Amino acid sequence: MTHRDYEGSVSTLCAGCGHDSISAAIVQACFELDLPPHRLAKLSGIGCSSKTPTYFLGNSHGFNSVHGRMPSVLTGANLANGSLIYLGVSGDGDSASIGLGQFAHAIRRGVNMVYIVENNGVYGLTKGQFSATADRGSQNKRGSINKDNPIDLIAMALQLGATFVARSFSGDKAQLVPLIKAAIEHRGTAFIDCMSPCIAFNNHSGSTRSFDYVREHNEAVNKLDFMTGRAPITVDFEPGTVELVEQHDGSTLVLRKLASDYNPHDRLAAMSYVQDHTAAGEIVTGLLFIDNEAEDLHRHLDITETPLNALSETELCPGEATLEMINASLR
Ligand SMILES: Cc1ncc(C[n+]2csc(CCOP(=O)(O)OP(=O)(O)O)c2C)c(N)n1
Ligand code: SF4
Ligand SMILES: [Mg+2]
Repeated sequence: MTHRDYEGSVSTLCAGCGHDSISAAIVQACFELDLPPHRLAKLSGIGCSSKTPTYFLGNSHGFNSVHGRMPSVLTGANLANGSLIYLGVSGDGDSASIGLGQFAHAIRRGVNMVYIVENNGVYGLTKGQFSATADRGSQNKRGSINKDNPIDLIAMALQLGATFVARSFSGDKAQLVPLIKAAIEHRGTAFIDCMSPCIAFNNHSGSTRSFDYVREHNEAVNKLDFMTGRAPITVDFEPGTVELVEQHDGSTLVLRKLASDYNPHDRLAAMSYVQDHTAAGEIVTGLLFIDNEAEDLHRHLDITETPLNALSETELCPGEATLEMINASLR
């Protein structure tokens, strides 16, 4: 596969829109993972952000649903065919306003997917109204002040049990690409809230979603790289000591065990970390939380891994005796 095989149609978004950089990061992540494009299904709602699946992975499955309904359509597709990789692309209007209930329930059910919100603080497609993620006190292009409190989708995703939670910035490819790769490899609900400035309606001074504001207030929690799975290399050494570790490529890694600055395995700590930094006006980016033992909806419901359309009639209709047994178990 070449990089080209992961591209889509030419974008019709405003030149410089953050969403196009996220599309480029998705293309790069899938190219680096060498994913067969037909193994991926991209779903979206309505908005400039939700238009973007047309602009990447032209050889993948795609479904552009209605406003705020991407999560339920994705859940249905996923239950029918769990063998695909599901990528949901949404906007802050799409997920935090009309689709908030859908967002919440897909996450609490643990649907195996990568869910990216391209967060610009406005309804870009309908010309710049404040969205539900816009900060209180921020200013729109016409100068009005937002008086409503913002919804923090990261805080919600953590509270609702998402097993991979990250925030990034469309202009930080070095951080975003490995995050998307790791999210694709994660089995469970992987949520990425990606700040993505709208240059047409939310890139002025007074906005807290402009390129300048996000750059100035970006507080990265970790520096990321992602490697696909190989046989694990394990080490066991004392804190404060140095360990030489032979790598798969023959190089040697010199490890010094330090107390980790940031622990992405503690959900409660991640919640208060995000809240503390938000209160200080900072945008925390990076991998905020991951549960390596995550389970997904398929496992919770004990559903076959075989896509439903590949099951035979006898497997789909197991007969009267089985139906009787199921009914009896429910009485
Ligand atoms: C049921 C319904 N209500 C309202 C709209 C109008 N509408 C289209 S896009 C949109 C908001 C898009 O905002 P967001 O999801 O943040 O995407 P952006 O354009 O900012 O990327 C709205 C309200 C619609 N298309 N359908
Ligand atoms: S209106 Fe805003 S969100 Fe929509 S394409 Fe233009 S810059 Fe991007
Ligand atoms: Mg938006």
